[in-house]
Amino acid sequence: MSNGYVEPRRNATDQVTKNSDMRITSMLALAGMAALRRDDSRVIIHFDYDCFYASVLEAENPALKSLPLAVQQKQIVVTCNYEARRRGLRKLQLIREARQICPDVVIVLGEDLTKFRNASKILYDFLKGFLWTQRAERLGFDEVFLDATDMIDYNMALLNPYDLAHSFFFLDKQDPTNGFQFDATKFCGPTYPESAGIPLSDNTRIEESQRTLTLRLILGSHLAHYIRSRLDNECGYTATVGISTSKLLAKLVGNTHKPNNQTALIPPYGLSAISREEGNIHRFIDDHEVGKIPGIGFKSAHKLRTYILHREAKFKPYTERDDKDQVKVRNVRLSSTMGPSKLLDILGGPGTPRDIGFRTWELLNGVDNSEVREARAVPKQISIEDSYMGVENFWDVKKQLHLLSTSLIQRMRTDLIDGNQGTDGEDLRWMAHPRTLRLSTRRRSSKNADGSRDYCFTNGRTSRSAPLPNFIFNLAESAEVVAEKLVNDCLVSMFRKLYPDKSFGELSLINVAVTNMVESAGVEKQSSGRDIGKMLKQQRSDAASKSEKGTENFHQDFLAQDESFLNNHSGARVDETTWEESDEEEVLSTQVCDVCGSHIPLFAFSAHALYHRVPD
Ligand code: DGT
Ligand code: MG
Repeated sequence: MSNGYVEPRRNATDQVTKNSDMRITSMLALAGMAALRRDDSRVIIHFDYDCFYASVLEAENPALKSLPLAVQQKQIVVTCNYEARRRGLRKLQLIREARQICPDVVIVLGEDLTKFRNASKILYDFLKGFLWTQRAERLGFDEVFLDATDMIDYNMALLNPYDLAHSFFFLDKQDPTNGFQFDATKFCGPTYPESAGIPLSDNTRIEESQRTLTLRLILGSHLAHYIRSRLDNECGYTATVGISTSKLLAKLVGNTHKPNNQTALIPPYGLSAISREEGNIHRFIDDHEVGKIPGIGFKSAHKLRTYILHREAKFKPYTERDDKDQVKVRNVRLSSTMGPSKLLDILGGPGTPRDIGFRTWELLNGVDNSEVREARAVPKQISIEDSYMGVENFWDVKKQLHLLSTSLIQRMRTDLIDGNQGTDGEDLRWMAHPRTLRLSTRRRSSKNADGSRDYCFTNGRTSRSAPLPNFIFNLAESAEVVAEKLVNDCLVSMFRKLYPDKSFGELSLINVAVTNMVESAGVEKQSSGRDIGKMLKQQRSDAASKSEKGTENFHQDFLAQDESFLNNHSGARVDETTWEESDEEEVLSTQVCDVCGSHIPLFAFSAHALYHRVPD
């Protein structure tokens, strides 16, 4: 067939799928090391959109593309486009510093996450649309894992081993014309390590399982490239992409070539039963600073550094760690007697998972068998919060509760309602009904004698839950009106129960959430039920109408917004990006530093607190 169709299952690649030797079990020879089992049978593609928030704003207003653009939350540049990066700006820089480095930087407020959340959903649905299964997992707003294993299995079986250079990738089992031509003798895009060519035919250099794995990853790299091109052409977004056999490796290897590029981690992966050679996985992962490994949290990385360096590592917020304070994976992995039980000694303690030693040992060895979790139609909970320098009186609390509740209800309407709003507002239905309302607050630590305040390393929140009243689902009223009723009927009394003696001191955080989600009957678990084509069209037409506005005007708009920000900072919510968190609750609060007054993302707060403690 002209489209490259070949008869299924010819010889040389027959043994390609799910060979038992693809599930590699290796007994590590070194003392104290437990058996690590790595599943190499999957092909996982990780997408990380480039400068995501900035790209969303550029899609809205293409005139911004050629300008240095920074997105502001609180006093921080949460991201900036690559033009700004070229001029020396970077993520998580203070706004003040960014303005000094690049005075003509265009700064746009990114406090309201609605447009980022919406774009994230559209793009996620777009990417998921390529899969045959629902194995697409969103991490935060701008990362997506696709498990393309079954597509690769199918296409491996259809390869013509005598003419790999003229292969055809089938995107649809039912439609043999839907797909693309590709050269299966080489990877598409860069690889780690860089490769001059793949010795697919050289049996002496590469054992069979690794040879098969190579071919599977080659197919994965072509599929990734194809999806990236469509994402760019049809949605206007570029992404940095990694291809490997696990979420961990795909995510990490993608970072090797940024932006708008892709990288495949190529075999030999090592640790196979036959080969004793150190594979590319160790070679790759060993060079990473421990804190860069997804799954090794901030506290664990700090403990590992302390253990290896025999002293507390120093921190500088918002900058790369000094070389002398860096601890690489290899330093930990190869340190004497290191293994799961040693790691449990170092990292374990109250509140840590019981398997933290083994899990960390796996990660340090590049092993991650966690599944790409299937998409869920609705989130587990929705939560909105803001942080403050100190809310001291009840009327301010009530005002904040109203603002937060309004955002919460708007968000519920976006995320939990299915269908298209007709002119008469019919045709809408709730896909899920949360049953519980939760109010959480955090108090500022009290002042020491010298006026300073101690940083509290614990979460420090107190919460109260109550049944969610039914009127919250009333769509006939505006979000503001429903919010007001929610505050008066529920939240005020919940707040009073949290602080019965009326003395709450100064609050540094208020969070309002709906939890205990019950999906409505008939909601298709796997489907978002949204019309992607329509949403993209809408987004593009919004962009087209906005792009008619001149850049200069936009600059002024941003400055105006900037000023209004100084007087009003509601709606501060940021998505969590740690490995364990998923898209359920896109909340990463900031906390006000008691020493310098800056709003610092929580993940960076302990580093920031230490920074103040370190003498100049
Ligand atoms: P990239 O991937 O280096 O091209 O740049 P981004 O902007 O896509 O950065 P990424 O992938 O780390 O994060 C995606 C978005 O999430 C980013 O556009 C802004 C937001 N974000 C990331 N990290 C933080 C953070 O630490 N704090 C806050 N507030 N927002 C963040
Ligand atoms: Mg990104």
